[in-house]
Amino acid sequence: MSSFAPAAKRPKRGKASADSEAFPDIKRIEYKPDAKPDDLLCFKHYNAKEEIYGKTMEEWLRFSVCYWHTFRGTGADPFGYPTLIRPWEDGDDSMEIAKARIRAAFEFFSKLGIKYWTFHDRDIAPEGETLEETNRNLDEISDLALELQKKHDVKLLWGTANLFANPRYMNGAGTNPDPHVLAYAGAQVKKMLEITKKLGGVNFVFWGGREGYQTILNTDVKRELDHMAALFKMAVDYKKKIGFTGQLLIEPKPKEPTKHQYDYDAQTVIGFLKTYNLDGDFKLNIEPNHTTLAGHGYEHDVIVASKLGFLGSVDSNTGSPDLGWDTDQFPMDVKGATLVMKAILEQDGLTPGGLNFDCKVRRESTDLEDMFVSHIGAMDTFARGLRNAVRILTEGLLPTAVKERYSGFDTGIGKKVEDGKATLEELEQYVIEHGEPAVLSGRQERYETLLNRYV
Ligand code: XLS
Ligand code: CA
Ligand code: CA
Repeated sequence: MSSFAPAAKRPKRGKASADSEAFPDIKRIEYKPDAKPDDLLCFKHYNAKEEIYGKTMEEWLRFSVCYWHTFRGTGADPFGYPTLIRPWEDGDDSMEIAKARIRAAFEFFSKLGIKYWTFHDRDIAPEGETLEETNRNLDEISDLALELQKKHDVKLLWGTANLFANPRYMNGAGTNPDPHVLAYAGAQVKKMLEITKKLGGVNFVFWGGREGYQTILNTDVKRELDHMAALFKMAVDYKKKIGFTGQLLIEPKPKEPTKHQYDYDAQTVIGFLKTYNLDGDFKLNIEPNHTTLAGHGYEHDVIVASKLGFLGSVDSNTGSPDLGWDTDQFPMDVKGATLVMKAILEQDGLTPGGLNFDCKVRRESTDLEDMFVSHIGAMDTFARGLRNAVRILTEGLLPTAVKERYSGFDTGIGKKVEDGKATLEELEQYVIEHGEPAVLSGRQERYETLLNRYV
């Protein structure tokens, strides 16, 4: 997405030309389990082809690089100009630079051994004066992307339409009070469904960037939700019409940029999908950074979405709950990754979804090498999470303890309740016969200690 810095303050183009290697000093990253702690340009835990729990690590983890942060991030923040000076950029949003950039990106993916990528329409090609010109730009750059995907054996995890950056969307896209703006959003979704299909994308994401409100005083909540659902229904119809078979995903987020966003968290989105009979056509893309912004624990939405049958994909990043805004950091916490991987293993994988690194290096991390080290660190974090979760499930102590905790519902009155066959009169009779229930410990510290034995 574009930066707000004046052109004069933008980084100037460096030495690299479109044809030269973008990362000449970096070789393909290898698995070196015995590497010394200061050898950071290798994997210590991620061994792509290693079989574990019935699949290769690569199949379980399905890592993906996001284009918007890693190749469009400038390091600009509300208080400062860009800091990330990439050799293939010249500060302009031209087609020439768009091509040099995407070549650099595919070199990056293949040096890391990452098999998937994700992008918004506006990340890869500049907007033109008209929708037609913009779409022609997108056609041209996506032709090149298709070529590069084949050359480097990289696939598209998901595409998405950027319905939030352009000023036309300042009052929302599908929820905009002006149908002309909603029409523009629909035109963009139509084109991006076509491009995602052309690139063999296996998912399509909707993040409702400005689908919410800044003040409820000027907002008709019911009409806005109806309109957003109508746009989703049109997307489902068009997906079927063009034969796009990818999974549609909605990404929850509670706030930022709007004060309130309708897709607040996993349970809210599932309620919305059921209200509008869209639950058969959509799953969720969960970003743990958004989960913590909603006031939940890191793994909460992944687990809730999974257990309710809606977990489609994960934007594997982290926030800084002590800051409280959307920092999109690289996930480096092994315990969080372990709990996320446990949920993913319990649903037998994420396919066609994956673990997309919707993460940006800090604006102070200005070396090209930081782009690699950040992804390597995050991949190793999730590889450790996978290995830990496999041990938890194989040894079975934690799952058995939880099962035992609910075992009262396996028989008798508990089973009747679960089967939906009990009545309030029967519950009353049960208490008359059995008196006061025993006090049963929740044993939280025991569970926490047990988890620590695996992390
Ligand atoms: C922003 C979102 C966004 C989506 C894709 O906070 O995370 O990047 O993942 O539009
Ligand atoms: Ca995201
Ligand atoms: Ca985010």
